[in-house]
Order: sequence, then C-alpha cells, then structure tokens
Amino acid sequence: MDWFEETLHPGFHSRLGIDRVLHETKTDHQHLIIFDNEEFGRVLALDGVVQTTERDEFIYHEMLAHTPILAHGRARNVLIVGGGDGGMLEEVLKHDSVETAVQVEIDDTVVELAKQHLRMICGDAYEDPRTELVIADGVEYVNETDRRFDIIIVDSTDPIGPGEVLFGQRFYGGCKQCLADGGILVTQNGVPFVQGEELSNTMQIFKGLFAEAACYRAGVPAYIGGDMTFGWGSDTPGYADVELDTLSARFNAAGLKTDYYTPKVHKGAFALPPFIARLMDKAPD
Ligand code: AG3
Repeated sequence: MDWFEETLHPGFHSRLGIDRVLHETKTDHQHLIIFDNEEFGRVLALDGVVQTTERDEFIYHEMLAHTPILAHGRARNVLIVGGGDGGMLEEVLKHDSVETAVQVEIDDTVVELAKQHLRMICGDAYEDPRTELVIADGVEYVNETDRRFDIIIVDSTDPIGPGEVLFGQRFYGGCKQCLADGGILVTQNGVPFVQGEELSNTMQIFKGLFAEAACYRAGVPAYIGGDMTFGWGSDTPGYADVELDTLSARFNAAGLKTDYYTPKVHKGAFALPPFIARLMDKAPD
C-alpha cells in the first residue's frame, strides 16, 4: 500500500494508508491531495497536512460553527475565512437564522475539487442561496470590506504556507474591524501539545484587541497530538460563559442534529487543563 505521511511536526510524523487517490495536483497556492483511507474515509490534505476527513470532520466543524453561533444567539451574518472544503459552510447554514454566509477562500481549486470529491463533507452548501463565495486573500478582505459580521470563523490551515498570514496582527485587527457590535471571532489554533506557540501567539494578539479573549477545545482524531484549541475573541464579555439553560433553549429552537456538539459539551470545552491555560498566558518567544 502507498502511504501519505504528514510532516507537520519536526519529530513526530503520522501515516495514513492510501486506498485510492481521487485527485492530486499543485494548485496556484499549494499541493493538494484527496484520497480514501480505511479509517478516516475520504481525506483532504494540503501541503502535506491533513485538513479534513469524512469520518471526523463533524467534530471540528460543529465546534467551530455552533459554539459561537449559539453563544451569540441572534447571528444573521457569518464570515468564514478559508474552509474551501465547504464543511464549515455546511454547518453554519444549518442555522435557519443565518441570512448570509460569506466564504473568503484564497484557492478556488480547493472549492472546485470539494464540489467534485467531498460532497459527503460540503453537501450542497455552495449551491445554497445564502452563500456568497469570494475568491480572495482573507487578510485583504477583512481590511477592506465595509460588510459587518456577527460571527467570523477562521477555518485556516496551519501557520505555514498560504495560511501563515491568518495568524498575524494585521489579519486579526481586520477581523475585529468587520465584526458587528456584539460579534464573536473564532479561530483554529492547532494542537497545543505539539503547537503551543500557535495558541500563545494568537492569544497575545487577542488580549490586546478584545475585551474577552478565551479559548476552548475538542479532540479531533485526524489532528494528531491531543486536543485542538480554538481561539475566541469578543468585545462583549460573557459570551464565553453563557448559561447552560440559555444554550439549551437556543440549541433546541435551532433544531440541530449533531454528533459532537451539545450545550454541555460547549460549556465543558471552555474548561482548560493548566498546561493549556499557561500557554494562553505565555508571552511569545
Ligand atoms: N483546517 C485546520 C487544519 C489543521 C490541521 N492542523 C493540525 N493537524 N495540527 C481544517 C479545514 C477544515 N475545513
């Protein structure tokens, strides 16, 4: 069997068996491969790093979509930066209360191939009338747009290659600027056991930008090395600690069917083990 080897961490590689390659190409921005694996089903990897898999995508996408939307309680306009596979878009659109979902993705090839090969992940999200797909650089978009969003979800790759700029001050500052009053920004911040700096750096920037900077976590099997952390920034304090009863009422009203997210999981996700809490407070090297 051929093997796909992920080389994200210097001393820790993982391998996934390749049953079948659906597509492999060098796009204008990155190397892309879509293949089938016995354990994870269909897999998308960019520049040698697993981005999403058929079997476990629900964990990551549910936690990055439903957690901020239900904490907010009246989100109508949502911006997704990155997320070309469409899994996040699909999850966001499950909320009937969402009127527009703008997706800004730099690499149109990822979107085109997702429509061809990753329908089990993106469904019909790209055909939904509420979807606006913008092929552009996310950093420029958030710094230039006049639009305002209740929720911004940064569904980026890791801070290497085209995704690197999505972890910097200019990008996060632009996000803050296009958040509506009472808006919430969430970000993917890597697996802190092996990528602690990613979280520390983002949290330092969030603390300077937002009244409330927090993070929450979920274990996503395809992102090896333990729990993944998600960053949380808002100028409305208290969103990171909404009462369970309120979340449950909103969850039931939204009529969501989920496989990972529940209001209790939402609450528990903000409980941080000390090693992660310390990374949140650590000044960058
Ligand atoms: N983007 C996040 C991938 C992070 C992988 N990182 C890692 N293994 N540490 C996923 C895009 C899904 N829509």
